[in-house]
Amino acid sequence: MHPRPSAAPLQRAWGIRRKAGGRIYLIMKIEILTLFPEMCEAVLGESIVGRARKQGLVQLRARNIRDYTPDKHRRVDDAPFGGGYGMVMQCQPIADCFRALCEEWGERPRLVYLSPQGKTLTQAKAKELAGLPSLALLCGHYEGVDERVIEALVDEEISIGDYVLTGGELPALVLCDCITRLLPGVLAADAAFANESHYDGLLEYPQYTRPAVWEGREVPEVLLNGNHALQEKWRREQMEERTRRKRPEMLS
Ligand code: 9WO
Repeated sequence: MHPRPSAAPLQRAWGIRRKAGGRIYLIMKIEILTLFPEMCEAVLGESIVGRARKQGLVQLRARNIRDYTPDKHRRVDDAPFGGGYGMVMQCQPIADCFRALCEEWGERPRLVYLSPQGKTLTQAKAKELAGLPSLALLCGHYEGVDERVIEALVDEEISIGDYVLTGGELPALVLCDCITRLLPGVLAADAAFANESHYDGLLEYPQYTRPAVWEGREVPEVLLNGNHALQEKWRREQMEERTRRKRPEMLS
């Protein structure tokens, strides 16, 4: 056995995070398998997701499927059998990309394929996925992915809505965003509370900030006179009224 040069590589491989006080945390790992890793990196580096990543609360990465083709022209696609328009992503680069990830992590993450044929993403599904130790997100491109690699490796297909895009990257990033904000420590404690069941299944109440009057429009009086109990009651009523008016199907 070779001695490890430092603790860092093992911590990264297993997503273990040590905090002051000697407590050990397991952090969730999410890897996007894509032909456009830079597109993913650009989004994952910003805002709350970027902050969570820098704080080590989640490990988010993009892996280039093209790095796993043996083809000297770096091709990852070919014409569809049976003819027709466009190109289909081949099995081998995708399978080798996923297997390399499994080997590096020493575990097999659940593999999700972002596709209009999947079940539509819900908050409940995001919560389920946020409870997993690791996740791999496969992004198709061109006219799709060879069906056999989906049969062989994909555990679940998820859609973010009934429309067609040019690739699975934006849906994968939507899923990363939705999961990351549910992970412990990512949001302030009070915002995390709003994720809990008490608020589930209702729309948000309306929010206001200074100034109290803007172009003649006033902030509701109840929010300006600091009776906290009354404000809570008003907000709850707003949530119910709005849900009934804007999204009645959410109540049934
Ligand atoms: C394009 C096309 C063109 C000619 C004949 C057949 C064809 N199929 C497709 C196609 O479905 N392209 C997909 C583009 C391949 C997989 C990635 N793409 C994708 C994912 N578009 N939209 C999504 C998606 C994923 C999750 N939620 C919503 C949309």
